[in-house]
Amino acid sequence: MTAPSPTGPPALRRPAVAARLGAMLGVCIIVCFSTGLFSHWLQHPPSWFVEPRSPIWVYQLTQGVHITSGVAAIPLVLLKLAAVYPKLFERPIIGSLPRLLERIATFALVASMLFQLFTGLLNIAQWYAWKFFFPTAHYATAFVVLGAVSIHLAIKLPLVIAAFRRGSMEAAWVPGVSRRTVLTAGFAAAGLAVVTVGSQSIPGLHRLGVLAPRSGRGPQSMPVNRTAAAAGVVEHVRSPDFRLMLDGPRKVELTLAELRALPQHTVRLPIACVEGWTQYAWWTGVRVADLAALAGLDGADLRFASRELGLYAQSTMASAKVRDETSLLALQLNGEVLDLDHGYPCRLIAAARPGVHQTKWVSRIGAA
Ligand SMILES: Nc1nc2c(c(=O)[nH]1)N[C@H]1C(S)=C(S)[C@@H](COP(=O)(O)O)O[C@H]1N2
Ligand SMILES: [Mo]
Repeated sequence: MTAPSPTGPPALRRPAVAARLGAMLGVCIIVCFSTGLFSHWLQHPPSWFVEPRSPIWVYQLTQGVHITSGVAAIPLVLLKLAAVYPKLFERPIIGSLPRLLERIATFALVASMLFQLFTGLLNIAQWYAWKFFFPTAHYATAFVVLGAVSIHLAIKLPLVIAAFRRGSMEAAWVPGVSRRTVLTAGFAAAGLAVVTVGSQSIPGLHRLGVLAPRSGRGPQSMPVNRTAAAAGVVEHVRSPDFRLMLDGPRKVELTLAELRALPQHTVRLPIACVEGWTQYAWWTGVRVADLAALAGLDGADLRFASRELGLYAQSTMASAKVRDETSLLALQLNGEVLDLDHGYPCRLIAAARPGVHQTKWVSRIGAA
């Protein structure tokens, strides 16, 4: 008996492999797109969007899954490109009209996918190596990916079905690494990404998040992205002249002592960052609803302004969430006075919102 002689392309280049990698990738894309869309609405609520008040971990879930599925897609895209790249350079470059359209769609697909995944990855690593505003570009490009994937799938569907059918009957033995090895490698790489990045979203598993950029370390065991020094607020917030301005039909200025003298409440709420990490803590402070009532702003949507002028220096809160008894202007974190880097003297904390809305160093509250 002689071994069967190697025929045809190696496993990596076979349609059966490309189709299966594509299917895994498709699942990642659908999950990543839908969770990203929901996260985006939570961060930039359209007029028709009713912000959910529960569960408190809604953004932890959508953003954690969004980032994890995006990172998992990276090794799959790279493998898929390795599987099909000779096709990208096939001649003729243009050929017939359907072929030209197919190539344009493929180009749009590859370019938009790579753009999404790599700018997303750099963004969670906080390496902003570009001039454009990331959320807008990322949101718009997501629809390009969706369109390009749909066209790609519509064109390739007969091929994909045939590849799945034929693939399962194909001889197990092909030259080079086997189909199973290629697919297992893709699956393992994606799985590794899920564990080492996704665990940052799940308190208790943070230590597994070795590839996640934020480890949960920082003063009062909470991560810090933007320090008080970076925001340039240290002197002002430490000054005895600090006042919280309530700017409504009644203008009220509160000193820190006066804020501390108001009824204090304690809640356990997470900060869930757009980068994917989530950390829970006990927060103690004054109910936002009580402050709104002091200024005669009951029933209004509110705007919270920080002392600083950066990108996340202010946020708004819909009136329903203002009424929520767990929405606080926090003065304490886990039973200690807020660290300067966590927003001393007072920072916003409320349920089911993205971390970027939990404004630190709040110095003015008014109508939105
Ligand atoms: N004033 C101000 N508040 C802010 C921010 C900021 O840059 N400035 N960052 C926000 C972001 S992105 C998150 S996730 C939370 C927690 O950020 P931290 O880790 O820097 O405390 O605070 C939010 N509040
Ligand atoms: Mo964040």
